[in-house]
Amino acid sequence: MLKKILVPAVLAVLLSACGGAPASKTAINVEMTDFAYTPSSATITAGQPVTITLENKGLVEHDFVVSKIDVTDVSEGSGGMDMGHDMNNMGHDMGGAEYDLHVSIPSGESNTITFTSKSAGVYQFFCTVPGHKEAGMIGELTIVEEN
Ligand SMILES: [Cu+2]
Repeated sequence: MLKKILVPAVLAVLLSACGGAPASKTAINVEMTDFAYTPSSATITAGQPVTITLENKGLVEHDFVVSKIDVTDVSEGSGGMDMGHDMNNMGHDMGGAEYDLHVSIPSGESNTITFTSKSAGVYQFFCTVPGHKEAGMIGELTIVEEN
């Protein structure tokens, strides 16, 4: 009984990931490696809180940044590290203030960033560690209007 329900659901997820219009999500998992984001594109909806979970499977620290984006209610997860928010910002490149979205993840760690986009648009996200963006750590965040 359970299998009969689960199989079509799994198929639907696989199919929607493979083509057609990208499904808008409120929870996104992004894997970071040296030097790429997987997936490198995501579609979300304006006006809905979205949580992006970033898992760094690379050997070096990576971050996730959107320079300019109209967002509200931004919060960063604790990331499982015994480290306060202030220290987190100080320890990095002091660039927290110049980016609207910013979360950095040490190698082997994961963390989340939650935010609500105020309007539709297409934004680039990238890694600010020197050389990484050039090496391909770049992706696209598409925000669609609320239905
Ligand atoms: Cu990086």
